[in-house]
Amino acid sequence: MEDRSDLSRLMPLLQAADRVVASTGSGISAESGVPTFRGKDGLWKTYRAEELATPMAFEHNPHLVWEWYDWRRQLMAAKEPNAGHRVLAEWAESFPSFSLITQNIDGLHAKAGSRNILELHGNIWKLRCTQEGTLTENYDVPLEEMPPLCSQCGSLLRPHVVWFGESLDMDILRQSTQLSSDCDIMFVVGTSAIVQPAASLPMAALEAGAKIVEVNPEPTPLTPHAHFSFRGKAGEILPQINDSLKQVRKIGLPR
Ligand code: BV8
Repeated sequence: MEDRSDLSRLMPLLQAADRVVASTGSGISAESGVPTFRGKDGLWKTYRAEELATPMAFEHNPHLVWEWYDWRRQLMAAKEPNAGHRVLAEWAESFPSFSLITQNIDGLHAKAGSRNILELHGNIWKLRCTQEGTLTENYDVPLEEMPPLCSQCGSLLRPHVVWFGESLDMDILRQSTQLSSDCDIMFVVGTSAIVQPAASLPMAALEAGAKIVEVNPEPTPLTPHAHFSFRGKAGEILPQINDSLKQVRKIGLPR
């Protein structure tokens, strides 16, 4: 069995890659101090996200759901991107084609300089009118009114995020699936690879012949399928991969 954390095996593939996709989960923000969902200090230890991040919970008790999101916004507002986010922002210019897909709603990829991010599960800094569907960006921490109301029609605003049992934005999902099926290499960083349909994107890439590079301190259901598996933190592994790539490009190894 080849060593799936052998950087020297990854470099020629990265050198030759035209289309690179990165798909991230909450683990890439862990080193920024944003709690993951399932980790030991994960959000879901204190809160049952499946009970709070649902349309039913919001319908039943919008104030409680907004208290949870307001608390998460306050926690996220003070956090900065880490080296892992910054490498992915740099990679937008490092390959002929690079795309970033994220399950995260914390906005840290954008804060690190990434653009054209495919936010599968929305963005906690956007509020959506429950009647008009209009979106507003709001960075107030804490929120000035609870629960927040639409300034146009007075209706309840909701977080512009995808809750459990809600379908994703079809256009974002279609684009993400298309990019996953077309890429040469997909990096899967900091996700437990459980939540669907996000967890199906690396499998679509695999079926289309892409090489899968997983970066995670723990094994996941994706690990057995990955061509490369770096067992470590995104903020450490991604800079190592990036430094090696710059090194081989400087030496000018054949593409
Ligand atoms: C859908 C936004 C269908 C909100 C999120 C029963 C009822 C209803 C639905 C279902 C059901 N059973 C299954 C489903 C489908 C469901 C699902 O997948 N459930 C799971 C629990 C099995 N999916 C859905 O409901 C989706 N919608 O299916 O719709 C439909 C279709 C048509 C019409 C109507 C409906 C919607 C799912 C989106 C839910 N929203 N977030 C909010 O955040 O408040 S999910 C949320 O949890 C995140 O966005 C993310 O996707 C997920 C958590 O996953 P991860 O990001 O992977 O985080 P996790 O903590 O799990 O793992 C962190 C990883 O990082 C770990 O592996 C750890 O080792 C690693 N790590 C830690 N430190 C580091 C690190 N890695 C690198 N570096 C480090 N330093």
